[in-house]
Amino acid sequence: MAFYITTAISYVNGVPHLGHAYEAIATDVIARHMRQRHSQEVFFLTGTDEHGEPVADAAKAEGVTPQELADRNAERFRALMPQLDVSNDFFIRTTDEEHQRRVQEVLQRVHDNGHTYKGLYEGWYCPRCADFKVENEILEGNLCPIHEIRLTREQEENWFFRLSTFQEPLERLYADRPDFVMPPVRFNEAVSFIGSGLQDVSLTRARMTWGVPVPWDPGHVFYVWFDALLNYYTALGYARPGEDLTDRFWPANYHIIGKDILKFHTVFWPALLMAADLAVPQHVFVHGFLLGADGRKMSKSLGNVLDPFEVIEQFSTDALRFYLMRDVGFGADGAVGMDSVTARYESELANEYGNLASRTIAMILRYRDGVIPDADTDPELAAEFAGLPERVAELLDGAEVTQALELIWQRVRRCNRFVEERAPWQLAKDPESARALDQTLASLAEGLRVISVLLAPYMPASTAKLLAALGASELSLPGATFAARTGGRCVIALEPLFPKRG
Ligand code: ME8
Repeated sequence: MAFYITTAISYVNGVPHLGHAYEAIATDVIARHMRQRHSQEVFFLTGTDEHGEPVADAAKAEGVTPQELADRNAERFRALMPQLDVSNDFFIRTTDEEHQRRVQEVLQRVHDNGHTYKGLYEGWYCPRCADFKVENEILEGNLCPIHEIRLTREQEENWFFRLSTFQEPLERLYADRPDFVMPPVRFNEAVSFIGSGLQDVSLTRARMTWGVPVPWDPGHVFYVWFDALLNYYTALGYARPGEDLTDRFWPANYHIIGKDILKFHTVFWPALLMAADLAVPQHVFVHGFLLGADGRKMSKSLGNVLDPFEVIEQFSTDALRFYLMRDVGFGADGAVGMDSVTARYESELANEYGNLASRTIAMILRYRDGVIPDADTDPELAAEFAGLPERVAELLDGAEVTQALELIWQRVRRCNRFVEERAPWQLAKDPESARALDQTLASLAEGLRVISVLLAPYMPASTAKLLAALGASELSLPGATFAARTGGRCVIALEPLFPKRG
């Protein structure tokens, strides 16, 4: 079974920010989880969106060529991935020659299939969105609904994509596949956009030069959104030199995107694929926006920006990953800030998971010379882990990264309560309680192991250290089943995973 997942590709007119990190981390959690399933072969794509007006304008303002600006900023986005411990299989740049050639191939087919025509376009254009807005989207005073900047009235002769002829096929797609767009609130948003009546859209721009040339009309370049969307498809053709992965991985299982680009992914994209005789992806998951701690849009001038690099420096990459997946329900908007990072770090990572890890290992070292007792585990505790890997898998099948994490975290808390209930330090005082102590320690070691395998996609570095200390580095999902009998392995001392900060 093949599993293909993508993030949106980032504009290179700016530099990486928390929104980019958030999307990449969430996608990485799902990709890493899928790799834990032996039956899955996973491909995870991310990259940069380098053509179009926003990039050309930003380059001009800086006095450099668009290619120079793209080269410089694409490097920063590429370097972001290892900093976040993100395990993408390829990084696509839309200026890659192979990408451009495939864009031309696919869009030539759309043209040959009769889905284009030449016409005069006049409309309200937002240069920041690189998008013409339809009348019912525009805010009062002709403002962009996303950037709230004044739109300009533009007219040009363009090639059009006959989006309107896909009204019915799109309605059918949505009727047949209630999980095509998730969560449901976003599905409804897409359906209502389609229901309001689709207008044809510009496929090419005559005035721009920074883009992929239109093969049948060399004076034009493709409108950046079509070039960008196609990255999901083109990358498979050249990501692995000498190998074409398209047949294995297309259509994609998941596109993970933010709510501001819903229309492009849930309306234009499936229509374009149908026009090119290509299969439509299985799911588009639309996440919300991270807001400043004051609940407003993050902006430097408001001073409410959470800087991912500062979180990494003060805490760790795992702490950033955990915090973002934990604090804001995936799919919803949410406020984030350094105070809540600190609170979660201390109360959950240090005091709950970190503490469970250090006391479990310390007790096995102290009471059993570092050997996990070869004993039956506690059936009541085992029952609370029954079906857990399957339920986590089910939730992550639906991209529910926050809910899956909550389910795992309940077991972290359960194990800590188990320590209090059993009070192993009391059992250790009485030789008659040796068997009870064996069972307690074996159960805790097993609980901690299962939790850590399930947490590995969220916090790959800390869980790897912990599993190594437990002498059980196997990460596969079937291995996350709580065993009825365990033990015999040696543990080794472990530095605190989430040290108290100064
Ligand atoms: O939209 N919170 O690129 P981009 C959460 N190039 N997510 C956020 C966010 C925030 N505050 N800000 C941005 C583009 N994002 C296009 C995509 S795909 C074929 C082309 C998300 O760099 C945003 O929703 O502006 C998008 O999914 C991603 O970051 C890249 O945004």
